[in-house]
Amino acid sequence: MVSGYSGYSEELKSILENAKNEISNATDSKQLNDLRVKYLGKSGIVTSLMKKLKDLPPEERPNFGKVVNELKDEIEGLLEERKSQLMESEKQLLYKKLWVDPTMPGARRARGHLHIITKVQKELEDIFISMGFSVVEGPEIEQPWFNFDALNTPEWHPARDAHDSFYINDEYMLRTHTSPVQIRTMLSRKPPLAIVAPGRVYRRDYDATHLPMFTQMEGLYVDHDVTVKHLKYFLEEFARRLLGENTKVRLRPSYFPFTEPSFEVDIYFNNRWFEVLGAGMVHPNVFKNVGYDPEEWRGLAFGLGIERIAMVKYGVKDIRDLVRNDIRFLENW
Ligand code: FA5
Repeated sequence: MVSGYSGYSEELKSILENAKNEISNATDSKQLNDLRVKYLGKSGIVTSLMKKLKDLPPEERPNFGKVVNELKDEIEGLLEERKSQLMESEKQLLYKKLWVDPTMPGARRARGHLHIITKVQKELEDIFISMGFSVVEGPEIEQPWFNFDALNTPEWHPARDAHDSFYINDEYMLRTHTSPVQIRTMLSRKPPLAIVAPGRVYRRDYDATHLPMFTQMEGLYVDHDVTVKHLKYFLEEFARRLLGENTKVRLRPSYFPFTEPSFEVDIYFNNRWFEVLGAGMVHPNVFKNVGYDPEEWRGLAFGLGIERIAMVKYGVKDIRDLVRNDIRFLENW
């Protein structure tokens, strides 16, 4: 704005001087507002100058009107300028009061990570993939024929009692192990084959080493000359790769209707034996059920408990801690 300063009378000059001083000395927006009223308000100094206009001789009026308007604009400008200065310093003051430092980096969110059950599952998948296995999946809601009958476990079989658990109706149940994926795979593929099948399974169990819902990983390798030696090799190899070179593996004779011979497999870790999986050589009846010739093919199979392996690897004492979802516990790994 062009100042009409030079054309101002002494009176206007001193008004402007005063206004300048007062405005620049105002320390908050309330003082500034009072000054606006004092100069530009209805009965303010500049407004009353305007009122004088009608008392002046007509030839002086245009010029007087012009300079008073200029004065008004000038004071208006000063008020606006001071207002934005004050707003800025009031903001800084508020930041100080609230301890806000706008130059600090923003609050960082804690980073999550995979649950150890998932981690162990992925590690196991990688290990078996590197040994030539492929990863397949099967349904959690399963038909009893796949879960039992095809696995050489007919209705009258005592092994079925221990597992008979969550039925949806006569036709469907929650699978009690991942072994039905063996059947589904052999029905849809021709041998030779090597697969692992991770997934959730369900049982009527609940204590420090048993969950009602847990995760297994099935393994199945079918070829012409597969023997127990191969079974032992794969088991030792996965245990060493997952838990360390010196990990010991023990096979105990056991019984499963779908393998012969059958083994319970334990891992020695941190001065203790842990039962982590069941295994064996595929029973000829299972091959017959899926249309493989038992004279021609041999198979090894195993079903390992992923939570049990996570317990061994991470030193978890109570399996239920894995699923309690207590972040204080889970964030330890
Ligand atoms: C089976 O489920 C057989 N299907 C394994 C198998 C597959 C044998 C292929 C032969 C050939 P078992 O009931 O023992 O076996 O369970 C296998 C593993 O699952 C156990 O060693 C254990 O690690 C784990 N497991 C069993 N029940 C539970 C449970 N309630 N909670 C957590 N882990 C369990």
